[in-house]
Amino acid sequence: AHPSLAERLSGGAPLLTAWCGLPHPSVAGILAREAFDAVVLDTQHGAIDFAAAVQAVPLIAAAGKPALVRIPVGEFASASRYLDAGASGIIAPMINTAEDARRLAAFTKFPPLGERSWGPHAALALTGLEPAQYLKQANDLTVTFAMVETREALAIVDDILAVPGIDGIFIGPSDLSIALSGGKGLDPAGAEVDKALDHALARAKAAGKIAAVYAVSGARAAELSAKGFHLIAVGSDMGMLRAGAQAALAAARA
Ligand code: 3PY
Ligand code: MG
Repeated sequence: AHPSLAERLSGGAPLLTAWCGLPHPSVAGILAREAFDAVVLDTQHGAIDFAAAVQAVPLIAAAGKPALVRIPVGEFASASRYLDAGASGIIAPMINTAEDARRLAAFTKFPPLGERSWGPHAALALTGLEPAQYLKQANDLTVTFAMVETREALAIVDDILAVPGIDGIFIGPSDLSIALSGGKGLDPAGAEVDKALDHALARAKAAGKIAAVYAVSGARAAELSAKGFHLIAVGSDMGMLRAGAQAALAAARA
């Protein structure tokens, strides 16, 4: 079997992930074969759904990479289903209270840590583990991220990080910029967000947990990597498709 997401995260170098919202599973498969360390399937804002994710996860695995799924706001039960389908990580948006974080952990971790229900149909095949081994190892193999992207979340980031079963935080800089500006602007790489990122990163490191973040571009990903984030999502499938199209047309018309 390939190294798990948890093992890759403990490797020292920051992981760079693709970010997919386009609904066809082959998009995730194509990006997985590029030099990304993992692929995120975004079911919060993307058009990708459970049926597509069930097909995308094995395509990503065939390229030797782990898949992460971002669930829709508050749909914690879907996190268990994506883990059953073989996702290695869950990213839950808008975790604003310690209670949100506890509910998230409950649906992503087996007892005694949480209350995840048994049924890892594709996860067994993809990990190559026997059921009893999977039960024993799943809580350590799968990574649960609580998204910090509001003022409320930022204010209690230590409490979120302290919840057992929450393996790390994932900063959403766009929503955070909207929140910090009181709805006035979208500035995901601005000075105010940068200060919040530094703070959240330091708190995650102090708690011995993982700090992840979304980068709007490759150049921004390099800055966030230099800050010391452990996992950085680089752009999106749609953004890369448009950028590639624009670059090709610009070259063709030069
Ligand atoms: C945000 O920036 O708000 C995100 O959720 C990442 O796309
Ligand atoms: Mg967001």
